[in-house]
Amino acid sequence: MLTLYHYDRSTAAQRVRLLLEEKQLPWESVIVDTARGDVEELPEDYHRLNPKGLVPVIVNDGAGIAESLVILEYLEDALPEPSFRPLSPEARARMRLWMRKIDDGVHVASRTIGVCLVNRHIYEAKSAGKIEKYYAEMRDEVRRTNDQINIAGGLDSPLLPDAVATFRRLFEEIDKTLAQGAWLAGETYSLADIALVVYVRRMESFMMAPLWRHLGHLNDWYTRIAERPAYRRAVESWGDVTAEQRREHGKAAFPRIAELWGN
Ligand SMILES: N[C@@H](CCC(=O)N[C@@H](CS)C(=O)NCC(=O)O)C(=O)O
Repeated sequence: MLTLYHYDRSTAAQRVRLLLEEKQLPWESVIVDTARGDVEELPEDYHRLNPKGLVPVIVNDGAGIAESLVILEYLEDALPEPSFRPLSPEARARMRLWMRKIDDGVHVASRTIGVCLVNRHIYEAKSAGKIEKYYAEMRDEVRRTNDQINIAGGLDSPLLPDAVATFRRLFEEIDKTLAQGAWLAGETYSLADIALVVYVRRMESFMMAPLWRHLGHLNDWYTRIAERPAYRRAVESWGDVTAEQRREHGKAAFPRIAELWGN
């Protein structure tokens, strides 16, 4: 039996749940929600499963695997039917190039936007001791350093302009690619679409959709994926306990983000 360590709104977890649901695989859920900075203890041995202490982690017959993109490929290798990797080597390479963008900056940019807009307010409302403990235990140094800069800077963080530019470029590139065909890697719905669509939902949760209203191919792609039953089960049904805060702080930040986006 597969066990997934995850929490509702984590984009990295959403993509793994999407693949699990597309493949109709049974799985057990263990919630590890550290993101509001107030979790007292991680499950026993969590750092053995993932030295970074992040979600998702998947466990199959005792072996734990971290890193969402590695987990997607692992699930394809271990449980290949139905497959979400295209058949041709060229299309597979295209799929992997799209996925690579996530670790090449998109995920860090998403964290920056999240902290500048919302998380800093969530952390402010917690006791200083809890947040100190949260950061003292954070194992990913880049994440810790960036978070400190983003909490201090908020909408004026020096990291925010590049993070917003990363999303503008990503969304425009997705739109341009989809003008040539239905899916990112070619003719079939693949791990590339599954891995990246979660960021459209994340940016939308900050009420930013007017910024890419003109990107018709991207919007059509997002609608087509959101209508899939697996998406409802994997993403919508888990919800987002911070949805209200995202809407509220996102609306307040809109003029600044629109300025950085260049609209
Ligand atoms: N590269 C990792 C990134 C994992 C990651 O950033 N996880 C976030 C949620 S999307 C997390 O665990 N956050 C917990 C926290 O912020 O305390 C992956 O793709 O799995």
